[in-house]
Amino acid sequence: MSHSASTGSAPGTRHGLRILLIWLPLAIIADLLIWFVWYPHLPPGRMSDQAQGQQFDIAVMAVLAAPVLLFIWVYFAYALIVWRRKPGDDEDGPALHGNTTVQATWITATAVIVLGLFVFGTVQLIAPAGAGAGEGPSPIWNPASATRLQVQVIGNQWAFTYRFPQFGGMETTQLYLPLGEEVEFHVTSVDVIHSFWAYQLGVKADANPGVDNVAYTKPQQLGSFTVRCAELCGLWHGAMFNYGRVVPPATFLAWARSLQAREARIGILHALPPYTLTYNPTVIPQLGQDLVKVAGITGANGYWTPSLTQSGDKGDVFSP
Ligand SMILES: [Cu+2]
Repeated sequence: MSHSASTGSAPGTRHGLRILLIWLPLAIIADLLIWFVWYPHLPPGRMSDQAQGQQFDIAVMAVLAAPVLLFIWVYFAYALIVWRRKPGDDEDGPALHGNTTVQATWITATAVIVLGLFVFGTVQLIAPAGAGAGEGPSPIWNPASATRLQVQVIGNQWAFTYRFPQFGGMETTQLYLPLGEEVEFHVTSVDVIHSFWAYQLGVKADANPGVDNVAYTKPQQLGSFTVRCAELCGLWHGAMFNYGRVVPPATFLAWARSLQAREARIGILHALPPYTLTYNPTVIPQLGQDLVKVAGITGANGYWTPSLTQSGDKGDVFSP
């Protein structure tokens, strides 16, 4: 710094080197702490491949950000202490003219950080096929495939229901997922806009009426996860949450098949509209009322009431 001669420090003091030597050990300590102590506890955890990817991304960005933040703090503290004016000294500091070393270091460091983050962010978005976010109806990097487990997520005011086209189009308010299997969510809504947020799975996808929004996950830990609506969707938005479960594949199969059989038996499968990627909200509400009559499930559009009748008589279901 060219104005060192007018301050208390001796001429020729290598401030840059001193700042570097203070900053470097602090930065290394901070990064080691972030990587080995904080990283394993960062949200959203490691319950799915997508969640683990997000946790990794957050850790990498924290490792990059900590040295930058520390450099600002160290420089600030150094300037306050070393270049502090003596009482009564009202003289202006000397004008600063170009310092090639500082300029080149600044431009290089910022360019490397920004461009590096650009490449890192792009790869981390493409490689895990959307990184847990909804990718719209036709994902570019991981085209929808009938061979994965299909789970349709339907936003209703104010609950999510789940439809499983590979299990006869069975629909339920409970979300079970098999451990270790690729899941392909198809997120939509039958009324207003919602957002499907399976927190510990690292999945978040808008649920819009008339839109099929695809998101992926692969559960890799057993246990329960939280599902919340993440888009203000009306009076009971705050109550629109539920818990899903990751279970062993055999448990999942038994669960799905028994629900499918039950819904076939009591008429729900027959009452539901054919499985499609989106549903027409102007048609569905009446169906919701009918489903309530069949088995007390909401089906669609907020007509949630406790079971009115449990007759299971298909004659009640449709009155064409
Ligand atoms: Cu909602």
